[in-house]
Amino acid sequence: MSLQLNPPLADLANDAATLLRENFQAEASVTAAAPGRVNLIGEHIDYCDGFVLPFAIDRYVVIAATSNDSREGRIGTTFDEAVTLDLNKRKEPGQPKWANYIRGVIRGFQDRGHHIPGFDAFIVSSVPLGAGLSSSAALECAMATVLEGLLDTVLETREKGLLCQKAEHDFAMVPCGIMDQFASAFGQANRLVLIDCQTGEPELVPFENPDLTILVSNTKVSHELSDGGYAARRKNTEDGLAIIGKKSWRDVTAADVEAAWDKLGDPVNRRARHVVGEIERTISASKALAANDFEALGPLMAASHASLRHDFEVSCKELDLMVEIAHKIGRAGGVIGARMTGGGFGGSTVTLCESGKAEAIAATLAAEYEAATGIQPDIFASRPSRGAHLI
Ligand code: GAF
Repeated sequence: MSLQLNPPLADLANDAATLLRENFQAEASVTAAAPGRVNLIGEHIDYCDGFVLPFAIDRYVVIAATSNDSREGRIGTTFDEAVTLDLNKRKEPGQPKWANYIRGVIRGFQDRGHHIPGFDAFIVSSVPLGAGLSSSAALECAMATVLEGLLDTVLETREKGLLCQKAEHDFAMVPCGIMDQFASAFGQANRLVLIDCQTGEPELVPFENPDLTILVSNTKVSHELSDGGYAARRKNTEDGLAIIGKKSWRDVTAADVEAAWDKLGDPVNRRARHVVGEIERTISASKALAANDFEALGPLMAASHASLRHDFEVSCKELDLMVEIAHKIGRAGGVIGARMTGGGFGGSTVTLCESGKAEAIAATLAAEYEAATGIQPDIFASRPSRGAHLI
């Protein structure tokens, strides 16, 4: 069996409650879950007014919590050291680094005038860290949802996503777009989240065909967006748009990029070509999906990967290898399309395939990837799942 199972949400909730009891002698009064995400297509264009097509996966960050009588937030996790936060102070970034996602979300509530009660919390997660599946957005959205429960308030979903994005910007120092937080906040079972990043409007698009399976292959090559590569790419796109002289990438055509090629210079011209091409591909892919036109979808995913590899330069040899193996299996072997997913520089690929052949495809991906790299990848099937919610 090459396919990993996704731990049931109820088991995660039980684990979080048990660990809260063992570590803080407290019973959970609030339990929140928020998922990671996979992006089918539309990569590195959420901060360029583009379209993106992610979905919430059935892998969750779960937080069990209850208020205490103190002015402290005491938070334990299975993946890092525990932290105690002084809630009398407006939160600022600090150490340990992982807790900046928590501090940033608390600060978002404080800035909205909320008085955060003392609380004990325990965090468990089935979203792999550093795998390009947005464990950070899941943590932010789970924390925001737990605070909604503790404060007995409900934020509008859009506001919750934006609050979490600001936490990522100001506390994790990653100048991300809106894709991850919106996918985690707005996700629904059997729905992709098509986001028009110019208007900030998410549209839920049906994805219900039981004959289709989405495989996620974690290359186990780690991914760290805060090390500068992500910010550098974003800056390239801002420079490119300024040189082309348009207000939005949505007003830029392939001919505009071609005409400005020398003025843009390398690598900004290639970054620009990626942005314009990826916006087009994402629009075409969502039409192809709606029409069940898989013959069109596969080449669009392949072109997206090639562009991220050559023009945007956010892939790596392990991601390329995983995608190449999927392409080699090909349509005859049940593969519809494959590409890297998420920010890149390591992380995971997404392979859309026929359900009846998914197990065999996963076995081939795992065996060939391990034979070439010596690394055993984690491969699991995922379906669009429910976004952040209280359990
Ligand atoms: C990361 C970011 F957080 C997203 O906003 C998006 O830009 C993605 O990389 C690339 O598509 O996940």
